[in-house]
Amino acid sequence: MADSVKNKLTKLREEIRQHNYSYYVLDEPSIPDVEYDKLMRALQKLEAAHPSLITKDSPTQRVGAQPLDVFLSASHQVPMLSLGNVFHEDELEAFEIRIKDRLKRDINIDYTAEPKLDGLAVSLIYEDGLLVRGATRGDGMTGEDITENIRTIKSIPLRLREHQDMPKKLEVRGEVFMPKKGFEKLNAQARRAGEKTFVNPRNAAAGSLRQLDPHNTARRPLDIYFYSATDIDQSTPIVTQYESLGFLRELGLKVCPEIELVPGFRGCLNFYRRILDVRDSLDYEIDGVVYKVNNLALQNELGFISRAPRWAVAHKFPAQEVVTKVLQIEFQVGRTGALTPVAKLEPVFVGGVTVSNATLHNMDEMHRKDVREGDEVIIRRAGDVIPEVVKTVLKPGVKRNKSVQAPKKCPECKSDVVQIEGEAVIRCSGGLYCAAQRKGAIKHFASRAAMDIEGLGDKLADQLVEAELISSVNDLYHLDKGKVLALERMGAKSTDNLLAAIEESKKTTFSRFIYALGIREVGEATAASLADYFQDQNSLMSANTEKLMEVADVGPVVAQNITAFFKQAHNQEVINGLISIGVAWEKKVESKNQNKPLTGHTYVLTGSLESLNRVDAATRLKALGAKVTSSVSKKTTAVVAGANPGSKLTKADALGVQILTESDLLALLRDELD
Ligand code: 9MJ
Repeated sequence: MADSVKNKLTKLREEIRQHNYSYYVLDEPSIPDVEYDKLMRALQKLEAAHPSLITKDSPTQRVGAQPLDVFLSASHQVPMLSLGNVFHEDELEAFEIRIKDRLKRDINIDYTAEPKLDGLAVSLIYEDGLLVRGATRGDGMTGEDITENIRTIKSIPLRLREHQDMPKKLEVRGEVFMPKKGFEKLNAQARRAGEKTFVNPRNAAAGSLRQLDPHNTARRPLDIYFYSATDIDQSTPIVTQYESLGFLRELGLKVCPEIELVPGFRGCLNFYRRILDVRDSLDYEIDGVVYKVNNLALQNELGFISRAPRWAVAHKFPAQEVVTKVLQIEFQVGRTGALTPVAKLEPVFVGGVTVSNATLHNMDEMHRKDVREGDEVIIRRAGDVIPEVVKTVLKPGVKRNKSVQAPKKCPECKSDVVQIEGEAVIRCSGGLYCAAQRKGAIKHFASRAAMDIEGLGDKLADQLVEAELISSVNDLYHLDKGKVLALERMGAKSTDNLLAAIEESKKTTFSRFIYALGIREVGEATAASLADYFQDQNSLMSANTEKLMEVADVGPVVAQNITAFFKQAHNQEVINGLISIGVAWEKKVESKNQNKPLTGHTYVLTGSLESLNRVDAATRLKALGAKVTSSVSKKTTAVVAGANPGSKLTKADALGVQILTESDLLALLRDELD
């Protein structure tokens, strides 16, 4: 009897481990999350009935221990290295020349090129395949024993996969990090709870690993990539760094999928440029790339200088965070009248460009960060994201200015500034009387995703409003050629092109038209859903909030924004004006067939899908007759859960509603189309 239970437990654990491996290492989930959860529950149940058979490496035993009083110290038998840095291409060439000089031969050198994760270096020890210790780097010789916290990271196996070359003792090193999405979510939660937020994912990861209570760590979205193993060459036939990474993967340890084997320093530079290009699309922060001589025998020959290897170097990206001074705080008025506090800065070079303005988002954010004129601040500019003030650097003894208060009047049009209760934003109440709002509305209307009027950029929109040639978007279609020609920097050709582009824009789609109107919180996706649901502007304009909420993506707030927008006589005039001047779109042919394959079925989409976006997914489901709604109820046919699903998944689970993965959805769409 006990034997058969034991067998069952072993089999269940093995099955779960196998799924973990597929999910974390291969990045190819082998079963839907609900099925996985069922296996975990089955294991928990069986273990609860037979507590004496619980093993330390069971997938249920990640968060076991009581809080610690202190972390014990953990020494590293092989020191944990630091890396030398290079910033420029010529320094990298010099690095390779030094290597060849040292080796006293001119051979071609291959490197592994690895994204340099901006997290925390850790060392993990496995004995007979079992995780026995996790430690921080510390000073390289001695770190802290964080085994209990390391065990809570789901992508770290508690037991390695069987392997013919499994070393009796294996020490592996890697970088623990917090994925960007997880970081955003954690901070959003903290903000809602009125708690302190983390400055960046690295600090969040560090703070999470430093928790004395592993239950806290378990709640944090931590992940890891491994990048080296010490001394494995002695027990295995591995002779290169690249092979050792493959070996780590075979053992079930996660290795960054971007890592490449590249020839010479030129190969390294190509990799650097490629990674710099995709940097923002990665779900983890990196601050550069690391090149390592691939051949382990050459690594040995090259050795170390103090604690840095001669065979590896970090090629750092331009800093994304720098310190500068706030000269002044100004308020900019946007399309919807929102006043955004903006810090005017002493210009600094950050993230590859010179920055002299950084957003403070809104008054709440500004006060929370307590940013004042004259302060030294950390500025962050990551990729295409607008530069923002991260925090003030407080200097003891330095007298500060008073904080800036919200203006009472709009800096553009002097209308009253209002704040709706419960909202963080303050707004100019001037509406289209305010030139800043008019400019914003026109820029938005003309933008690529809206009416797509080529040649009507920000500068020209400003000029048109300032010269009083247009006050609302309709006026665009009645422009006087002579007056446009008279504007600064406008020649005959550019004027003709502009007027032609404006004329061309009349032929549009319903979805672009809705988006172009600039209704608050109606982005491209919502506009597409609305266009799909309402076949023409009349039915959209007369819909009440309940009707609007039947549309995917439309909740009570957005529904209210829409009805409020259409209630305004001015907006009705604009819309009727646009239509009477000839703005038009092709009407959809209404299908009479009520018996489509998914008629009567209701789906809810949550999380991000990889192969198609949510709007496309909703459109395709609806084309098959399904309804797509935003809230889960007992009547929901199924919830499609992408990556990082929200509370809808939990609700579906609680209600026993079927849950589909992205591949289930694709299969459904495929099957139904067949
Ligand atoms: C990071 N941070 O991603 C190393 N690292 O190798 C990678 N760090 C490293 N390698 C030797 N990919 C010392 C540090």
